[in-house]
Amino acid sequence: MVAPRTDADMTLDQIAPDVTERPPVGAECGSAPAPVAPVTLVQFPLIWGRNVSPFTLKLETWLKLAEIPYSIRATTNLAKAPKGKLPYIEDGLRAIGDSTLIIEHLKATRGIDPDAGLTPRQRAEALALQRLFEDHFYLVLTYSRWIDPEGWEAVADGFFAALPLPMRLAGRRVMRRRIARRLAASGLTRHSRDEIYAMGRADLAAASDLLGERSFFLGDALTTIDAVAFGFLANVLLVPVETELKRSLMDFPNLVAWVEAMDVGLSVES
Ligand SMILES: N[C@@H](CCC(=O)N[C@@H](CS)C(=O)NCC(=O)O)C(=O)O
Repeated sequence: MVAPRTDADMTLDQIAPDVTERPPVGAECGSAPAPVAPVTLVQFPLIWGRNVSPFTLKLETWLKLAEIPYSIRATTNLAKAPKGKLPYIEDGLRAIGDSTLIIEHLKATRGIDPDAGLTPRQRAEALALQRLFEDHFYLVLTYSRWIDPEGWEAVADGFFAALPLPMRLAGRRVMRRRIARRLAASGLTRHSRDEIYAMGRADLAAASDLLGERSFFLGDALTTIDAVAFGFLANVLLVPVETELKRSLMDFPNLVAWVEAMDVGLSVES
């Protein structure tokens, strides 16, 4: 069911209509035949050539690591999104929302589970880190992009560049106000800028300590938590939005090296 939209004085689709198709990834590059038709990943259009939604980049990374063929449909229209947010997938006649629920669905229907060999302790670590990224770090990242004037300067230009001028200005104002309301409701912006970035830095320090010198977050093999971490960390490091959060991330050389290596590996595979 589509979530009720209470603050839609302007829809995302009105602000930035854009639909592009990319061919199925995996289907055309010699991987094993898919047991079922490729899923369609519905996500926001790329900006700066990058997938700037952490949750969508997480899901796309997971599809690549699980070697599940998919095609992409880009949209800014959330009306058909089952949870009122992106990403969602279309799998046959079903539309499924929420990156984590989608991954659970694909594990169950494709019989592919990169996490199958994890111990209970590793699963607990992965869940704790996922919650850190998705339920806390995401708020700090959102603040750094939409509220902090330093990040907003780049986001205001990049995210709305495709729009004609009057819509561009209205879109910026409406979206920024909407996100400011959400961050205030979450409690994050009751803190000062310095406090918010100190909390973001603490998240990064925890991620850095967990990764240590390992190749991946849980050892030598890629698992779902690597897709989660990449979705968020790449969205700080690899997009042209200079913020205190990016400067903090650059103080953790193991995270920087890991994000860069993942980025190269994922581009080679697709
Ligand atoms: N729990 C969801 C979160 C998805 C999410 O927050 N998506 C954001 C983009 S990063 C979105 O669609 N925002 C538009 C809106 O909330 O209106 C998931 O894992 O997929």
